[in-house]
Amino acid sequence: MTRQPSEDLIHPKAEKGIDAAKQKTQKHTSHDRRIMHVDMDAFFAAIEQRDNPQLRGKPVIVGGTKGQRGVVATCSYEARKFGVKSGMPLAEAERKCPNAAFLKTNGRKYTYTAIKLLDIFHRYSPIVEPVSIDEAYLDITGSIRQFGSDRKLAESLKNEVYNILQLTCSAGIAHNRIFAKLASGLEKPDGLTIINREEVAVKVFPLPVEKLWGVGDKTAETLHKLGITTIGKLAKYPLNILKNYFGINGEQLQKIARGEGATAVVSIKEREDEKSIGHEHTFSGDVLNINAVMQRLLILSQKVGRRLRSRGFGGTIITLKLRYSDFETHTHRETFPEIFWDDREIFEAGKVLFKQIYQKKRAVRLIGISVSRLFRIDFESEFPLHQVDLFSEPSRKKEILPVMDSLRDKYGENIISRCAANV
Ligand code: DCP
Ligand code: CA
Repeated sequence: MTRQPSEDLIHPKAEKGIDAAKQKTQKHTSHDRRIMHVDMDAFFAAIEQRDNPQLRGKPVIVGGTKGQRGVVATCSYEARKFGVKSGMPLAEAERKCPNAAFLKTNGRKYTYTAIKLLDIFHRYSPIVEPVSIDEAYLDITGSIRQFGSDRKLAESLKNEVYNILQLTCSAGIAHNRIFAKLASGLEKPDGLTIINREEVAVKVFPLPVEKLWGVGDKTAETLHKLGITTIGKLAKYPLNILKNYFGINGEQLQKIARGEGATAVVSIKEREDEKSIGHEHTFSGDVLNINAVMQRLLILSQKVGRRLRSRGFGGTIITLKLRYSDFETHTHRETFPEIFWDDREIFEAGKVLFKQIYQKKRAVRLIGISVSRLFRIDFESEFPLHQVDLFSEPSRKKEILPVMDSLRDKYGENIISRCAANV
């Protein structure tokens, strides 16, 4: 698609950013709220095509090289024409599209881009809620006036993303999150779909029910058996029958179809929980054997990880507490660009911190580890390995460590190189 030269594309108001305080003082009822959902197109593959012009316009499959075991993380739209999709075994992708370029994932590069992206989003609203590495909700209610209309705001954002990152994204705008997300997927790639409240009957209700967030194959199958093929049918279906089939989820399912189940967009700052999750252990005697201390640290890290995950949190600060036999106590903390919830990662980071402060040959009395600056993590939707079916599948933990940065560090570019693996 053709785009204007970059100087023109940064909206003058966007350049200054939106004054968070001003936005907060504007009162908006949930009735007139405008929510935008932005989702990058073929994110990892598009980045690879951007960085290697020879790959542009060609099928690109990211996830591993030819012959490697593993699954497709994503693929370019050119590869999708051959039936390749995320989560598919690489071997199958190779059969379907033998001429594609097969590339390993490059997490650091994608994270760097994701951080830049969130920086751009914050020019358009102070209320930005990232939900995965390439997706975020923005509450643009208070910003629209400065751009003239929601469409102009979205066009400005899309142009800015393209000019700064040379990537396209798809945006959807509606009065709630569910329809905003639905809208962003309707005209992918490089789409922009706006759904106004009065257009729901025309633009949303005729759509297939499986387009709704959270409705996966199994739920759709049951809905189809009931003759519910469209979102509109689900929105109007007798609730008692839905409850018979889906239990308490029946009501939630219908609410989603009506766009009622959606909650407000929660900005990163609000989501933060200053509390920390941690565990410590006092040894019964003083310990000089560092392996024993490390073993205990691993157990503590596992406990912390488990608690984080069960509460749906991840955190970016790791704090290690160390007390020597003479009760001299040290705490050492570090902010990382990753969000930690994985036991092993917590342990590895803790071990590094321990090594940085431990004075050799001193006996240890207590060891503790905690994770703070907590973020609520959507364990289901971030890096899903397959379409998540909220209403019929049991909760599944993430299997891939996504690298989402904490924005509060002001997106410092070099913080990426400080990630745990490199310390
Ligand atoms: N991802 C992954 N494994 C999956 C799904 C996704 O590693 N099973 C990664 C690669 C994707 C990125 O997350 O590029 C974003 O996921 P999306 O589901 O948003 O997919 P894309 O952005 O690649 O494509 P689309 O244009 O359909 O949004
Ligand atoms: Ca995407």
